[in-house]
Amino acid sequence: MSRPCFVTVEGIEGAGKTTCLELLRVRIEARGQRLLVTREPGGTPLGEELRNVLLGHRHDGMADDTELLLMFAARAEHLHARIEPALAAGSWVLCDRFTDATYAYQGFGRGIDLERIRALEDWVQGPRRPDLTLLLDLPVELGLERAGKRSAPDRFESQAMAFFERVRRGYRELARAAPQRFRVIDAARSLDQVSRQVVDEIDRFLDEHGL
Ligand code: Z5A
Repeated sequence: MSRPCFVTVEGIEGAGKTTCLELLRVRIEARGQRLLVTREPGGTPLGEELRNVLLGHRHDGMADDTELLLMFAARAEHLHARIEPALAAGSWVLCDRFTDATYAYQGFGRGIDLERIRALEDWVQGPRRPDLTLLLDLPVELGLERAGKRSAPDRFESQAMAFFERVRRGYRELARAAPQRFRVIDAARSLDQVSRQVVDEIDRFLDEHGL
């Protein structure tokens, strides 16, 4: 039996992660794999409280380092309480955002030195890294337009356009640096076209794992 995999989905706001996650869930479970679907920041009771702190407007002026450390505090709890136990029990894990989001938002977006993020990544995660990451890539204006149709903007969604341009550029650089792990999906296309590519990518990955 092949080992369970850790799959993550990334992208700027409004990229279509929600639809993508559901497609992935259906395809992975159809191959008979048990699956934990979760998200960051969040995924545990403590992580969800930290998510409210991070996304809400109660702490609008929080320091960039505070934001970074809270992201990793939520991640440490998530790994300890849910991700590692699930993988150890043979379940796949599908996560809406993970540490690539920290590189993209806190690193490229806020301007925190990437080496500091790498140090925290090593400390909190040990050797754990995703096996597969789907990056939904689309122009910032389109993502914000899609996201904006829903609800009042949270603390991240209230950032200026230039911030999201840096985040998008960051994600693309991360994908270029790790082509064996990333699959980049052009999320500007129709929902049908995007869905087809997502299904193709995960089916190929599952085939490669003999499932
Ligand atoms: N964050 C961070 O800074 N550092 C970290 O380490 C981590 C996170 C882990 C919360 O994430 C915030 O935390 C996030 C980064 C930061 N910043 N923000 N904001 P989140 O994932 O919970 O929040 P989000 O990015 O805002 O999620 P989202 O807006 O829900 O994005 P989405 O899930 O990708 O979008 P969606 O709901 O699937 O799609 C948006 C709309 O577009 C929806 O109406 C769809 O029906 C529509 N859509 C989707 N695809 C299409 C296509 N192809 N055509 C037409 N319409 C479409």
